[in-house]
This record gives sequence, C-alpha cells and structure tokens, in this order.
Amino acid sequence: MERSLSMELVRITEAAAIASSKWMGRGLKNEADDAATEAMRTVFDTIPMRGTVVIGEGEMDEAPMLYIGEQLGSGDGPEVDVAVDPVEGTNIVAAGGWNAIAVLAIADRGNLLNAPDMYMDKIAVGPEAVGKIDINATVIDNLRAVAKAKNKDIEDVVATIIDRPRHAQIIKEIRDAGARIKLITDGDIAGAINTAFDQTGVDILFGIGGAPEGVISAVGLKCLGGEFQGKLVPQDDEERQRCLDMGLEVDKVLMMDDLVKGDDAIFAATGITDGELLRGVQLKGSFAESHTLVMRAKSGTVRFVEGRHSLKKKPDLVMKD
Ligand code: VTB
Repeated sequence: MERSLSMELVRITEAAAIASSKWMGRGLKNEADDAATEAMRTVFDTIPMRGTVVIGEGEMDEAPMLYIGEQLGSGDGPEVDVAVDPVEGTNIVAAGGWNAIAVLAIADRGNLLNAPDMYMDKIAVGPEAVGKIDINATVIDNLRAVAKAKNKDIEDVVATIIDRPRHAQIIKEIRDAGARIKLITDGDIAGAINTAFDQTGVDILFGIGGAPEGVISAVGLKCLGGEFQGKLVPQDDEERQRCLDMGLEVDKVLMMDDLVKGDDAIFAATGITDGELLRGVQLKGSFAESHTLVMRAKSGTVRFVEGRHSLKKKPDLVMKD
C-alpha cells in the first residue's frame, strides 16, 4: 500500500464528518448518515486506489452507495479492501451526544474479514495490556490483568461498555470487582480506540456491538499496538448458518490477525461530535474545522490532523480537479 494513502483517507473522513455534522442534534439519524455516505462516496472517486468495499452500508440491494462489493477509487493504484462507517453513532449525531465519528479502514486486498452484519462480543485494550486479556476469561480476571499490566489498583481501572440491557450482567461483574465504568450510549469503535490513549481515562472495552465495527476497531488497535478480540454472536439459526457458510465456528475467538490479516492497514476517523479523543466538527460560517486521527499499522505512525476547510471555495467538500 502507498504511504500517501493515509492523507487521502483523511480527506474522506473529514468530508463525511463535516457533511454529517450539519445534522447534529436535529433528531434525524438517517439524514445524518446519508449526508456522510454521499460525501464519503464523492471523495473516494478522487483517490488513486482500486478499492473494494468489504464492510459498508449494506448489501447492494439495500444500499445505494458504499455497498458491499462496490468498487471505489479512481481506477488506478493499489488494490485494497475498504471498510467504511460514514457515521459510527447515527443516534449520537441525531441527539448531539458524544463520540460520533466518521471512520474507515483499508488493508491490502483480501486482508479484512468480511464480517457478517450481526452482533459480536468484544474486548479491547491498549498496548500495555497486550497478551493479558482473554475474551473467554471472566470479567474480573480481565480487569485484574489490566490493572496489573498498567500497575494500578482494580479500583482505578475504567471499563467502557455500551449501555444496553444485554450488558446488565457484565456491568454488575465490573462493579462487583470494584472497577469503574464509563457507559456509552453508542459507538464502540471510539470506545475500543479510546483504550489505547491515556487521556481518555478508559482502560478496557467490553460488550456486544456490531461485528463489522469490530473489524474496523481491530484495524485501529493493530495500528496502535493494542489488542482486540471478538466472538460472533448469532441471534438465530439463519445467522448461525451465515457464520458456518463463512467458515467461522460460532465460538471461535477472532483475534486481531483473524479480523485484519498482515502487518499493514490504515485507519482514519474524524470526530463528528465531541469525544474524549477527537473534537467534533466546528461549523464557523465560511469555514469548518475538523479533527482527525489517522494511523498506519506497518509504520506505527499515529497522527492527529486539524483541518480548516473553506466552505466558500469547496461548498461540496471536494475539489473536482
Ligand atoms: C450500536 C452502536 C455501536 O453496534 O450499539 C450497535 O452504537 C449495535 O447495538 O457502535 P444495538 O443493536 O443495541 O443498538 C455498534 O454500531 C457497533 O459496534
């Protein structure tokens, strides 16, 4: 993959975030998602790559663009797998809440797991706790392992988890263990990435979210030298069959290398609304400000990019020439 693709990807998530931010707090999650998807799709056409969407907005018959199998890019350049989530946290944008991001990941062709659209149980940590967690171990054992790896007491450990009834038991176990919790309304990609950054105050992510987002989270943590493990959680026989058709045993622990193969991948995320790690888009009349995290697994480079975009010169967020 070309190193320069990193900066190109920033342009894509910036455009998606700015487009979506115009819908912040307006209670219209589909409009927020459509605006980001369209902006993302438009900028993709200008990028020198031959991309195939492996994680996108849905199957070809359900999504008008960024559907699974769609070819992206200007038609020359490296062949890559593309995973997109134009708005990770549509409810967050609709409510003007925390931590909505426009996010995408790419890897060499064939290297991203084509995760089915179903639930995945997840656990994620930053670099200090690599090799110490196990999704099949108890919650308290994982919390103890993270506390030890980070040289702190279990009371100082902060777990993050999406606030859902299905997580009542895990939340109880975390509390019984004496650890603290940051409940999030949505957006477990940001939750997973946050575990690798000290300033977020989050040490470990637990809980069930979407499998496609698990693959994107795994790319992010691979770039950061952290760890992500997932297990598909089919909800019915049809989903169970889909796992088998993909050659995935349902109880198999998907390690980071199963989710994203090889040592190279690029991850980019731009804040739509404010979060612990990324500021949201600021609309200032004639210009917009953006805040983006972009990183590459092969080099381990992590960059934060602040953008200032002229809405006069680039009203559609993309220069056509
Ligand atoms: C959401 C969303 C997550 O999974 O929770 C979703 O916020 C699935 O959970 O970020 P629900 O069906 O309970 O809403 C994610 O999209 C991704 O993992």
